[in-house]
Amino acid sequence: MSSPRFVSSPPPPSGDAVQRRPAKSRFTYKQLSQLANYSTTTPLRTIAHVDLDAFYAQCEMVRLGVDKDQPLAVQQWGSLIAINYPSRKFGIGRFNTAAEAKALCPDLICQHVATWKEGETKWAYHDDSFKNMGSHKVSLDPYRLESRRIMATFKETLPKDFQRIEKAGIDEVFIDLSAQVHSILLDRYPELSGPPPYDDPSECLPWPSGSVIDWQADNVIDLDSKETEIDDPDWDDICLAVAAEIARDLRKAVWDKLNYTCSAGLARNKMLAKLGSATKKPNGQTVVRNRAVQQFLSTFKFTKIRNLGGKLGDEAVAMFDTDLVSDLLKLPIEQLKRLGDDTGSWLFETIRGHDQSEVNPRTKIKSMLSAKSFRPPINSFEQGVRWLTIFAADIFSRCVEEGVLENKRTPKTINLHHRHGGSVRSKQIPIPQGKTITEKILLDLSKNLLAQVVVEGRCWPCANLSLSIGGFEDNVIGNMNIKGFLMSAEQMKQIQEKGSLEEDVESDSEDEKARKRQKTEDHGIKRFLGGGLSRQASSDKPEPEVGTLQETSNGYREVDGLNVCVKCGEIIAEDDQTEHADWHFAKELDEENNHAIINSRPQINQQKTTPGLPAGKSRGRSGAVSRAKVEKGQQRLMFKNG
Ligand code: TTP
Ligand code: CA
Ligand code: CA
Repeated sequence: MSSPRFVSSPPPPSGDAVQRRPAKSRFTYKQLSQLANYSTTTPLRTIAHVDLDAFYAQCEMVRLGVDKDQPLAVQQWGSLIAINYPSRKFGIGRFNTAAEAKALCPDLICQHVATWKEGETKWAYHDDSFKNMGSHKVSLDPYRLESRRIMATFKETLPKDFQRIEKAGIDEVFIDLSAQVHSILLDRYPELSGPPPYDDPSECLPWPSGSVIDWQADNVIDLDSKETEIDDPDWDDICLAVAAEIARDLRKAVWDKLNYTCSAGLARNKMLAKLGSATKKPNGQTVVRNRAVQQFLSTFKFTKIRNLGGKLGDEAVAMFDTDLVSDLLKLPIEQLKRLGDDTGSWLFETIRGHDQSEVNPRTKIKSMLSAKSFRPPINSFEQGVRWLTIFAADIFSRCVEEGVLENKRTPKTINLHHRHGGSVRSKQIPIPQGKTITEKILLDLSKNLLAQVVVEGRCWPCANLSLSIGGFEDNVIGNMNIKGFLMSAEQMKQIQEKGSLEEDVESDSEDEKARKRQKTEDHGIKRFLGGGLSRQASSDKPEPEVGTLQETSNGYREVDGLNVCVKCGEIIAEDDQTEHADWHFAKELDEENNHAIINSRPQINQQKTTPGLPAGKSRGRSGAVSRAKVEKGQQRLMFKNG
């Protein structure tokens, strides 16, 4: 691929009229010094959001060595999950099936994601995987691996002392550049190094020397209507210009080293930076100056803002009969509080461009999960074990890659979720401590868990299995005795012979019920937003506290750091959410076609209200669904009857 441009286009109009300006900057010494310790309140705060362009598609382009202009899409079963920019010119999007996309662009390369084949212990790119949804499981390892290399490149490129990076998804990061920008400012602008007049930190700073900013190729958002470009830049503009240089360097490093393009947004907070990075794709960066915030935001539908993409956004649209930020800005806070006091206040602040959420470097993994929905369902212990073999290998390889073993951060528990008809059973067991985890240990434990389910009887056919490890969360099983889980030799023999044990127990244990009750309680907006009004949902998860439950914007709740599907209560790995959503979508379609009644779900699934929203207002897409309405994160898919 030839190198994309990272430099040089004319700066925005800066006018040459002579302006009268106040004697001093609008910003104080204190506000400047607060940059050094990542204050979330200083108006000079400088945040970057960097997002890879058409990420999975770029991974495949690099892996396959195709030309940068070659249209390529990444396929998962019959759907497309990533579309590179050359193919977007043909009007291809995630809403198209692979077949439709091929019709639009016969030259399109449709690369299927790698898969694990039932019973195998290594994923691979299989030519026939798209026909074998029943016996393959998607592996996103190739993309995780690339994601890690990209993260490492960001870290190598940033100075050692300034690495406040939050991985906000497989292909995006927030970086708090405040402290680095502060240090660069002190180096470059000698007028900042002296003490404040009268040693008073509330004194205003002097103006920056030299007032023309070279924005190079950056997309610089126009100023609000009451501001004028001929105003000299103040320190907030300088901070963003320095941040833009850093972002340009980061993007260039990723290109030079790994051949990926990404886009960036620079602004005073995460919300604005994230909106910014999506503004000039691919391979562009956008600066949202403080004086341009209102203008910038007013161009958006508020449903594009973090946290407002899901049910909360839908709710607000229905309540106020508009999806425009500009319309909501006219409403007094009392009106917005019809969504609830906290939600209303949060919304009021958000549409004004305020967001004090921290960039939260989450270096430690809390849990890992590997799962598969079976269409057709599986019917025997042996078949289950073949999938557990994959799950154990999958989880183990992630343990190794994440360095969990070296860090001796061994997980404490292993959990299995098993769905049969409308009921989900969960089994947990402690992972023996004191010895290094191996793939075999994980597999043996998971077999034990499956055997426990089988012992209880009535478990076939099984429509979904998921295996997770945790322990940095409060996933422990309280005072239950490990012996209680172990089967007798006689029981094990029976399973091996018959594939199951007939027993008449289907209901949850009291412990299980209590656990579920606990998790479905307390759904205020504070929970929804992770305890702070500006904390985030799916794409921007805070570390959940023990036992917390959070609604994410894409149909998942976060419980103890795991993503629980709001529709069925299953725990779904982040990377498998799309696949799982597909399953629901296909199932709903199928049910719609057959006029079937949706199976009753266990208690955890039956929550009808959206956390933080008034009762009875949930707008989930349960029951009938129209094919036209495909949500973000949701793909269309051919449903095969089991
Ligand atoms: P995004 O960053 O949302 O999209 P993108 O990188 O493909 O394209 P853009 O240039 O607009 O940023 O998602 C990152 C990857 O996550 C994407 O390449 C594939 C995967 N993904 C899915 O599998 N399903 C989905 O519905 C979405 C939104 C993403
Ligand atoms: Ca992206
Ligand atoms: Ca992204």
